[in-house]
Amino acid sequence: MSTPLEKWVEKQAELTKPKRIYWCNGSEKEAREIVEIGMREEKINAEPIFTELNQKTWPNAYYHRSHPTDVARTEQLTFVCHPDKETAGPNNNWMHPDEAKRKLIKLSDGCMKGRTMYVLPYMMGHPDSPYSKACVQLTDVSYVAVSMRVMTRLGSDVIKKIGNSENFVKGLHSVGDFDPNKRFIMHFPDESFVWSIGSGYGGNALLGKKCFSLRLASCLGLKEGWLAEHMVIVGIEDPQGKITYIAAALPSACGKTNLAMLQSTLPGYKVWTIGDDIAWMNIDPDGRLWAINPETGYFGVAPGTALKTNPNMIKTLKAGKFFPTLFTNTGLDLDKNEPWWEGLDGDMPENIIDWQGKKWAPETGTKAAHPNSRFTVSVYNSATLSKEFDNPKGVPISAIIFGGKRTQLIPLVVESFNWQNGVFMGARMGSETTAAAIGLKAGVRRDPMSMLPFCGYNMGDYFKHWLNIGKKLKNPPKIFSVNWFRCDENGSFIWPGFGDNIRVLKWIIDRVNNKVKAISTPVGLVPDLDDMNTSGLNIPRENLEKLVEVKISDWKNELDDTEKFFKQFGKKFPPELENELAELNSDANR
Ligand code: OXD
Ligand code: MN
Repeated sequence: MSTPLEKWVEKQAELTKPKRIYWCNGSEKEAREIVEIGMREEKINAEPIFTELNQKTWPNAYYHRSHPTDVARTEQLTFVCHPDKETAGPNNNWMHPDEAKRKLIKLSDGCMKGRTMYVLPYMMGHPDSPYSKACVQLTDVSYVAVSMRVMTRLGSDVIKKIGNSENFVKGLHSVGDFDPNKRFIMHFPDESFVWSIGSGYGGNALLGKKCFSLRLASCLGLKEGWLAEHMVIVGIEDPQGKITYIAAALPSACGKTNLAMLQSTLPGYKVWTIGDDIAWMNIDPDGRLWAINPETGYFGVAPGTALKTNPNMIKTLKAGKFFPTLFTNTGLDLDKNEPWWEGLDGDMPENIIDWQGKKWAPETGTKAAHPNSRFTVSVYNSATLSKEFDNPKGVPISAIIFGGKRTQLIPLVVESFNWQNGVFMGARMGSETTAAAIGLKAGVRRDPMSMLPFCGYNMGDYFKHWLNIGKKLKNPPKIFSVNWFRCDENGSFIWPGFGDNIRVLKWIIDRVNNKVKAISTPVGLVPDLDDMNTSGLNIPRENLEKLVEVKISDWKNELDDTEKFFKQFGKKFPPELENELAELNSDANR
């Protein structure tokens, strides 16, 4: 008798018609075989899926070049298929589940012909965690199969865990023919099912990541009383050895991975990584918020990663302990057979090809590495990994940070007055657009809690959910906003960022531990500069003051734009946040 899982796989195979079905066990031996298949048999644009990189300098590293149209998330082709549009909200593209399935059945008929269907059983979260979820993804490309080994806890044990149950998260993925006109990433929250066709890009194809752990999990969190968030989780150790855990939301490609692995410039402080992208946060019986990272890998932006900006990531990428490490759409140093990207340390190699395989030199006027080129590497390769990473319960969160990339107006750091005011702070976050998604208009877009592309339901309900969580917390984390990206009148960043961000994190944990006072402004509490360690920074005092200054009369446009954004949610928008905005508006107009 077949199990529900076996029946489901058979049914998908009847539709997609692969030449063979390969049940993965998650072992290293198997991953090596699959990479081998990707080097010898499978092709994209007549090129192998993988090529081997210099194993002496980048052990266990392989290079992958994507289809040229398939380099980032495609928000316009991403749909959340609730039975009604209102549940999806104005923040999502919506299609009725029946219509979505009709469309996808047509596109998927025979889409795996001549290819292997890999069956990937995996856990999001530690298998012993009460918060983890058993999942199965099907895919027809080796790149996705081995990426899932890095990013999730993949293995046959998950099949045993699922047993005869129907209750597992399903993902059906095919690269189809990479035609952007036939590309869809469709979510069916009521069935815990994601169906993705036409793209091999991480955010569209590694279905445990954005699709399940954020879009579907946010819907589960709403139902079950927890939060699935686009957040870094780190522990900050002070010189006395006390570790304070914080969770920080920043939009895509705004430095979350650098923050997660920050190399402190303040003596005695150390940052321990739990996660760089996703946090699942539950209320414990002690009334505190506890967080786990459901993933086991980093899928980070390569350009700009260097010893100066993120030495711990460079070490992680070169560690080669967990197989494999992948580089996608970077440039290549042909002489050394090494990945290369803008910002990497050392002299520029002489013989470079770009991410599309063309001979490249700076005079070409283009970038060698695609701005959204990525590395995929296991957390277990990292020396900064927290000893609590595999703790099934997670870690207790003392502070939540909301950030964005804002070159003007927004202060370096602000503490909210209370939970509700903090939810308002998160809801009004905006960020200048990045390369992680295709086709976004330049300029500031509102990105509440950095979840705009990832919240699987109406954000009006999401804000209410955040307010309700606060009511259940006896010991809520303090909420802050940060902005590392403020520029001076010449367009240069004022704040050095990277390892010096520890100075801001220190102020945050000093506030959490009631060690310093703060200055009240209409938008929240800002630091007295004498309480922030700025020693050794070469920043004129007047610029530092600018970083924490709030002139509320300058905020009118910001508040107008925020109001316009909030209005879309109509009656779903919580009155508590309307009141918060009205109060700020009256301060700005005084
Ligand atoms: C990511 C993203 O890849 O946010 O993490 O796009
Ligand atoms: Mn992300």
